[in-house]
Amino acid sequence: MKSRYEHSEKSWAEAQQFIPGGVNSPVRAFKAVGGAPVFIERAAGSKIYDVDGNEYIDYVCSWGPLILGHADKGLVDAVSRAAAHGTSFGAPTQAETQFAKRIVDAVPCIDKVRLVNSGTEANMSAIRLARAFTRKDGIVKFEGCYHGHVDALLVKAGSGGTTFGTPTSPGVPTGCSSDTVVLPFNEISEVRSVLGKMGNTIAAVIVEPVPANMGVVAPGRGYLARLRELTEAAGVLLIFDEVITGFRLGLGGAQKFYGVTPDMTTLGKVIGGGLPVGAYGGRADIMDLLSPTGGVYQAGTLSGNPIAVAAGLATLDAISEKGFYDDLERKAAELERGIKDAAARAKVQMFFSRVGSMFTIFFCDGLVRDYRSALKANTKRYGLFFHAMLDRGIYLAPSQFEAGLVSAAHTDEDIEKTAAAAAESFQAITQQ
Ligand code: KE4
Repeated sequence: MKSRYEHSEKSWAEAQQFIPGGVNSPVRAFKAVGGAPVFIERAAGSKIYDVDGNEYIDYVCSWGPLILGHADKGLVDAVSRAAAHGTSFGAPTQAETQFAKRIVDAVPCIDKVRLVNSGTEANMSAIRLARAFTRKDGIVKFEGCYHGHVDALLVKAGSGGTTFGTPTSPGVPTGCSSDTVVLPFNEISEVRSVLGKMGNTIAAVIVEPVPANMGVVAPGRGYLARLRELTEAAGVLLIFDEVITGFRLGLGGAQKFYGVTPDMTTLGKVIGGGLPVGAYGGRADIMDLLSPTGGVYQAGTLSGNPIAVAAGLATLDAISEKGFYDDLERKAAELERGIKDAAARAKVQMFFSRVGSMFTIFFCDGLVRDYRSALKANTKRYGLFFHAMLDRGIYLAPSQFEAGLVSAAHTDEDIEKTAAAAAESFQAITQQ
């Protein structure tokens, strides 16, 4: 019998001849869940369609950017209009100023913002700027938080009592990781201790205010506020990596959602609406250190290009509509209820972790509050569930340690279908 994924399997075999792992970003290769990745041909609204003609309700949403859903008409029209007037000038445009103003108006900590082309670039640049502003080199990050493939942040906790981290990837020189301290998330005593001992060498603490790269993990009550207090007292900058949470948890992102204002914020994904956009911003006294006003160098050929900015402005227009986030919350809450009911009926132990329209289905008993508890999740069972849902036309994140995302394009019918597929899938995996 022909596989329902026959053309994807053939496409993957061919892709692997020319592209490492057949993909342009590792998580797409389905290594964490097994099987061949599905190759997508087109998408519209909440649906994606693979090269075998299978339709899926998409909860990956390109890993965050597609908060409007796929091929949003307003966005496509804006991008088409912009493209007709030229794809890139390498010169300033009024649209970039407009876009910057919208970001400044929305994000509490941002007085000035610089556009780049990815979240990685945003975080790499923010770290450099923080080091220049404080004249200190140390960086604190958290286990399970991912900030893009920045050498200084591809670091895991050092073994035993060693304070400084060690690279998580070959090719990262120890010189790049030797200034990075990696702490457990949601343990404020660890931050207090490190900043007490080494605050005079630490430039910044960088954190995903709602980590999504160990799966979605909510910050403990008051944790972010304590982080703000401790960094302020120690003369250490606080950087919120809001590449995922920015404009997802609301127009002001996690910092508005939780009422905690960092010194700098990095953005990406949603603000590009699916086009390559990253951004970093913060207090004017920090941002003005950037070239050409200051000496901190950062540059980019396509930074702020008119097509990406047009997509960003169209996205900001749509998400600024009254009731946008209320509707997103309503649908995400309904999805949570349906999945939880299905798991309970199938007597499957899982923890549905959700903040706003970001969620992760952890196959574990008990809560997930940090990386160590996330690692206790049954990844094999997640893989079985993933494929059971895929076979039923539901496209979840192909890894236990990623976020699922609800978009404005998801309908109540999509949510009902997803809960029904989950009920069958939970039953199916209990037989495996
Ligand atoms: P990019 O360089 O991929 O645009 O952004 C890096 C980044 C920075 N900060 C956070 C919080 C992020 O989640 C990311 C990238 N997210 C991953 C998925 N969790 C992107 C998907 C991928 O790597 O293919």
